[in-house]
Order: sequence, then structure tokens, then C-alpha cells
Amino acid sequence: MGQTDKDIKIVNTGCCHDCGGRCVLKAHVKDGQVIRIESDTGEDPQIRACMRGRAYRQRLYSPDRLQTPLKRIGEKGEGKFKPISWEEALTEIAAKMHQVKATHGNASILMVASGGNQGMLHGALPVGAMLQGFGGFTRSWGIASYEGAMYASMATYGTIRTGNSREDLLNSKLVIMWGWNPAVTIWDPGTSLMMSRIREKGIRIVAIDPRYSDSAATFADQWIPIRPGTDSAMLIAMAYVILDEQLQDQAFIDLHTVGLDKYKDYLFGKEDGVHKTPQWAETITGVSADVIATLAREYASSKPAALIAGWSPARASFGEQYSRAANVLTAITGNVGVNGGYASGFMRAYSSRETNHKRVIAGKDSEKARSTGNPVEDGAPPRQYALHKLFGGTNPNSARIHNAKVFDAILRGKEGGYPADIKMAYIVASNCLNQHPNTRRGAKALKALEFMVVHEQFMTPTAKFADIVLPVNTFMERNDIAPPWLGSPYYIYLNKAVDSLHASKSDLDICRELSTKLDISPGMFQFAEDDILQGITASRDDIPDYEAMKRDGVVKIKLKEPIVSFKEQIEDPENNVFPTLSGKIEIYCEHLAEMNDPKVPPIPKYMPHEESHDAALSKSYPLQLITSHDKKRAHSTWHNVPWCHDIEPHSVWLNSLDATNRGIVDQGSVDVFNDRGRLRIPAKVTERIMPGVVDIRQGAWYAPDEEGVDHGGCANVLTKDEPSPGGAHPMNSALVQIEPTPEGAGRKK
Ligand SMILES: Nc1nc2c(c(=O)[nH]1)N[C@H]1C(S)=C(S)[C@@H](COP(=O)(O)OP(=O)(O)OC[C@H]3O[C@@H](n4cnc5c(=O)[nH]c(N)nc54)[C@H](O)[C@@H]3O)O[C@H]1N2
Ligand SMILES: Nc1nc2c(c(=O)[nH]1)N[C@H]1C(S)=C(S)[C@@H](COP(=O)(O)OP(=O)(O)OC[C@H]3O[C@@H](n4cnc5c(=O)[nH]c(N)nc54)[C@H](O)[C@@H]3O)O[C@H]1N2
Ligand code: SF4
Ligand SMILES: [Mo]
Repeated sequence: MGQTDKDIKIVNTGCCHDCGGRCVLKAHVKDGQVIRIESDTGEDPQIRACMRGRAYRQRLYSPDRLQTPLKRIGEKGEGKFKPISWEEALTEIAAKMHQVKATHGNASILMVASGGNQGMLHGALPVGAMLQGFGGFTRSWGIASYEGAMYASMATYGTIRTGNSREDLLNSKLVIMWGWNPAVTIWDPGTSLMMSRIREKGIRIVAIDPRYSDSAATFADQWIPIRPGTDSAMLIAMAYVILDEQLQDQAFIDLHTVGLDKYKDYLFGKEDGVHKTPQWAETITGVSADVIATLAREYASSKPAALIAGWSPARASFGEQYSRAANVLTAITGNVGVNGGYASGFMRAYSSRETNHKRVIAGKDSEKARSTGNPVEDGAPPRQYALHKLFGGTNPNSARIHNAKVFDAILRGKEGGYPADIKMAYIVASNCLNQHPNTRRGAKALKALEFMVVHEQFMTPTAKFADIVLPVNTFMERNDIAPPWLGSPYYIYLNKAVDSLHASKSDLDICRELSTKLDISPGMFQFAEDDILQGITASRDDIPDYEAMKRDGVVKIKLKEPIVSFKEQIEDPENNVFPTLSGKIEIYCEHLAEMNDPKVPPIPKYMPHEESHDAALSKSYPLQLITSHDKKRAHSTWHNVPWCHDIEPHSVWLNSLDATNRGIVDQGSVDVFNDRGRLRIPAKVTERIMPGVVDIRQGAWYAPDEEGVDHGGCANVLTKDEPSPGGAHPMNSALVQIEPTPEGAGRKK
């Protein structure tokens, strides 16, 4: 009102929580306040924000933002704190850290760092640098997102760079979205637009998912519901049909792969007497044999075809097997390295760091873990099952604790077989209590710590257990650079739009100040924010003009042609090898064979586990829980933003058959439970999920009552904390039961 445009400054910035995106935001700033947010209005491809980015003012200016450092005065988890000064907070943290180090050693300090912020600088980086300077720390390994998919990608292709540019999908004759829901999970901005164009072009799209997801509903011609955790059986049966009917690309197999014979021994019953036919898979997957055989024929004969095997079915017990089976299927049909095909795998496309596959060839004879620069890890032998012979292979050494086991490690320490007795946790950009599996065990573990520090923007369920909580600013209040989430060719420069709110500070500045109290050499902390950002990007020749990036807030890299991973290996195999031990695509992985463990077989297999749909436990807990990602949040972030909350109330999805059997009505209150815990939320009775399966979108905040029943609907109250040998997290492998609460039975809430 009465304001002119000249009062408003437009700051080119971006959004970079861990949401599957990283988008351009333009913050309209007046009198030091963001009054409006718009997104990319520039040249194509536009990197447009979703509603969460556009709603960011409600997160930035939330009345719940942490304002000052806080010291706990109530019980752990109770949420009672008193404000203290920065000086008091940092002095107390430093004193406690010196004491823990002197008494128990550096290995007793655990850093729990996650991807709450996805910029290159803020978040975990400065905390890791500080703790390293302090003599080292214990850290965790195992990325919840993709550890299973990454393991399989490394085993099959020796690299994570296996994706094609999205626009190359327009060259496909068939696109299979396997456990992939980009209409919600973004998987780089522009993916949904591309999927719409693919559909518009008349290319057939098939979705394989226990849920009729938004992507299945929006893009797919066919939806194939499948029992969670059984995808490898369907993929294996598809390979059976293709080989049985001679539909494979034999020339491709001969030239570019190793080990098909050993896979055939498994498929055709030589190994265990069982033929892996579509009928065999039908009883496991719940997908009819006809549908499996038809899709197999269609995939093998519609060349080129793109099988996009998402990470979610691999976020499960033996999840690696699903990804391996998908990768192998793409190879035996010759869909690797060709336009319109897709190698599946980890699916990174663009990366300035890995432009030449030859650069990542394994140090074949390396038996030793690479040094990580963290003194606590020096000399630690390689982790059992690590693909340590492959550069970039998952976690290098045995001094680290798997993320899913962090709580168990705190509780059981060295006696429980873990590398250290943990006394203190330093938690940054992570809501681990909520986001790691087995939340109630997590609560016990966090209570057992001697000391806990959390850097946060909000009083999360995790922060409630801290001794000291330090208020951190958001990406609107500092400068950072964000690379794309998966591998589209661009970078975003997030210019600071407004000054830090309240008394909050950046993770970098907190560590800078704390370092002086820890008496450590200044290292990176002697440099200003912008100098560090320039340093981080200096070696990237795809950012030729740092100042221009900063001015524009974005660099869109123009590629001569769409990326097709492994094109060189396929077109000129003489001069280009795959970065695996054999130099070829490994259907049979020699490196896995060396492990000589049936749980990590050298060829992909279907393997049931103790929470499979037909396990003994299914007698008491007959429903399979999946915990998919929610459109209104990035994990637990945006949970408390009203505009996002309005999109869809939190609920458990279940099929009307399962609801009717149990007297559950739509929106009625239900308890979902197993031996690990119990939560109480409304039911969404829907045909969009197959019978026998329930879905609780992960990320809602844990809110237990006095009996320990969670009223927040945090899915991890129910998930198990036993990872796969390759490191896959088991978040989609829990059996549960569901019942109406007295007030929810037979009537609407
Ligand atoms: N809106 C939103 N987007 C996000 C995120 C977010 O929190 N919110 N998080 C981001 C991050 S960090 C990650 S790692 C990615 C994760 O991306 P994904 O792992 O792809 O996401 P999910 O929602 O877990 O799963 C995708 C689909 O797989 C289905 N599914 C689950 N289990 C199975 C199974 O056993 N078999 C089959 N065939 N399908 C199954 C689910 O129903 C879902 O529709 O998403 C990113 N994008
Ligand atoms: N059951 C189940 N659980 C899951 C998953 C699943 O599919 N099912 N998915 C898993 C996946 S893929 C992932 S990636 C993880 C994510 O797990 P987390 O990374 O722990 O979850 P987020 O909510 O993304 O972020 C954590 C916190 O970072 C804070 N934060 C944001 N920016 C900053 C910052 O600049 N500095 C600091 N210090 N803090 C900041 C946010 O306020 C938020 O509380 O969850 C995993 N958990
Ligand atoms: S939440 Fe993700 S997809 Fe949405 S605007 Fe932010 S970065 Fe983009
Ligand atoms: Mo993730």
C-alpha cells in the first residue's frame, strides 16, 4: 500500500532442504523482510519451486523458530528449556567436550549429521571440520536414501553415474516407473514436466507400486500393484521369460557383460531346483504371472526402453537385490548406454566431479581403507561387505556405525560389538530420533547419553533430548551454493536475503566461535563464508564465472547433447571400460563372490526375511508397512508450516478390504502397532493402496503420550533397525497390525 517497486529488492536465492529438488527462489525483500517469494522466471529449463519453497515465509517467520541458545531444565524429551547466552552455551559445550575427550577419548564423541540443509557449506561440513580438528570423532555411515541402490550400482557398474538426462526419455518407447513417484518426490525439478511430455508423446508408461501414487495416477497407462519387498522376484522372473524366449540382446551381453551363465543357473533351477518362472513370482509378488510375462516381453521388444528403478523398494531388507536385479535386466536387454534406454543403478546423470569413467577405476589391490582425515578412523580396517576395492564404494572403514544402528550402539557400546562407547552426541541438520528407524529405542539411547548438543531451527523431537540447543539460521539468512539433488546440470547460488533472525547464527559461525574455545587450529574457520564458497567451487570448471553465478543466483550448464551414461563404453568398448573389476557390467560380481556369504550373493536373488509378507511374524502382524515420502514435507522439515499442512492431513492409508475386516472407517482413529511401538492417527480408507499394505508417510513429528503411544504419527516408531549386509536401510520392511481405537470404531472422527 503506497509502496513503490523501488522499496522492494529482489534477491536471487534458492531452496535447498533435502526434498528431491533445489530450486530457484526470488525473495522480494522490503524493510529487511521477505514479503513475497516467486520462482524461476528466466530462460528454459526453468528450475521452478514447488509449494514448499513458495511457502517458505511461513517457515522463516514461524513463531516456533528457535530464538536463543537453550539449556535443558526438564527431563530429556520433555521439552523444558531455559534461554541462555551464546557465551554461556559455548563455554559449557567446550568444557563438556574437553572433559569427555579427557575421560573417554575422541571416539566417544559421536557426530550425527544429516542432510537437513543441502547447501555445500552449511550444515554438517563445519561441524565435521571442527570435530576433526578436536582430535576426531565417531561417525555413522549408510545413507537412508539410497545405500541399497548405491551398493547395487557399484557392484554392477562400478559407479553411481548411471543416469541419462531426463529429456532423453523422450527417445524411449516404454518407460517403467518402478517404485518411483516423481510427481511427489521431484527427483530434480523438471522431471514431472518431462513425464507429462512423454505421456503427451504417446510413449507408454507403466507404474509398479503398492500404491496408486500421484505419478501412477498422473502419468501411467498401467498400474501394477506389487507386494512390498518382492520386486526382485518379479524382476528375476522377467529375466527368466526374456532368456527362456530368447528375447535378450545376446550381442550386447557377449560384448559388455560378465556372468550371465551363473545367473542362468539360478533362473533355470540348476542352483536350487526352482525355476524362477512368472508362476513362481506370482505367489511371492501377488502380481499375476500373465502380467509379469507380458511386461517382460514388452520391455525386451520395445527397444529402447527405460526402466527407472527408484530407491524406495531398495530401502528395505535385502533391498540391494532388487536394485541388482533391475540393473541386470537393463543389461540383458541391451538398454544400457543407448539413447532412450536407461541403466537404472544409482542414476546420477550430470556431475562435474566424475566426467570420465576411467577416472573412477578401482584401486584393484587396495585392501586398506582409504584415509578419511579423521584421526579416530586412522588404521581402521575396511568394513565387512564394503565394496572397498571400488573407488567411491560405500563406507570405507569399520570405525563407523551404520546409521540404523546408531541408537543400538549408544546403548550397547563396545560390549555390543560396536567400535566405541559413545558418551556424547553432536547433532547437526538431523532429526535422527524421528528419521532413523526404531524411534522408541532411539529415545532410550538419547536418554543414556552423558551430553548432547543439537544445532537446529526448531524444537524437533530430537532437540527435546539435548542438553544444549543452538539456534541456527535458514538458507534465507546466509550465503550458500547448492548443486542439484540428483544430477541435472545446474548450480544455485543462495544469496542471503535477510539478516539472521533473533539470535540465530549459521552452523559455520557457531563452529568458528566454538573452535576458539576448543583451542584448535582455525583451519577453515579463518576464512569468511564467501571465501570458503569460492574455494569449494574453484576446481569446478563448469562454474567459470563465480561472480555471475552469485549475481544471477543460478548457472544453467548447457550440454552439447543429452547425457547417456555409458555411451562411450557401448560405442567404443576398446577404449572405454566399465569401472568394475572385470571392466564389464557385472551380472555376476566377483567382488561379492569373494565375500562368500549367501546374504550377499554374487548374482541378484530373491531372499525373504523375518518381516516378509509371509514370515511367521505375519500371523500376529499381517500388514506390510511402507513409509513413503510426503508431498507436504521434506522428511520432517516443513512439518509445522500451516500452508503445507493444509494440503492433506496426516493419516495411514489402508485398503477398504483391510478396513472393513477390522471395523475401520475413513477418518476414524486407529492404532498401528507392532512389538516396537504403537501410534494413533486417522485412517484413510482408499483403493489407492493394495490390500495387505499400509502406508504412513514418513517425517511426521514423534509425540508420545505417557503410555508411549505416539500421537504424532512418526512412522519410525514401527520400523526396524537392522540394515541389510550391503547397508540398505529397512524402512519399508516392517510388519504391523492395525485396529480401531474405541473412539474410531465404526464412526467418523
Ligand atoms: N515431497 C518430498 N519429496 C522428496 C522427499 C520428501 O521427503 N518429500 N525426500 C527426498 C529424498 S531425501 C529422497 S531419498 C527421495 C526418495 O525417493 P523415493 O525413495 O523414490 O520415495 P518414496 O516415496 O519412498 O517411494 C517412491 C514410491 O515407491 C513406492 N514403494 C514403496 N515400497 C515399495 C516396494 O517395495 N516396491 C515398489 N515397487 N514400490 C514401493 C511408494 O509407494 C512410493 O510411491 O525423495 C526425495 N523427494
Ligand atoms: N520411515 C522412514 N524413515 C525415513 C525415510 C523413509 O523413507 N522412511 N527416509 C529417510 C531419508 S531418504 C532421509 S534423507 C532421512 C532424512 O532425515 P533428516 O535429514 O534427519 O530429516 P530432515 O527433516 O530432512 O532434516 C533434519 C533437520 O535439519 C534441520 N535443518 C534444516 N536446515 C538446517 C541447517 O542449515 N542447519 C541445521 N543445523 N539444521 C538444519 C531441519 O530443521 C530438520 O529438523 O530420513 C530417512 N527416514
Ligand atoms: S522443497 Fe524442494 S522442490 Fe520444493 S522448492 Fe524447495 S528445493 Fe524445490
Ligand atoms: Mo533421502
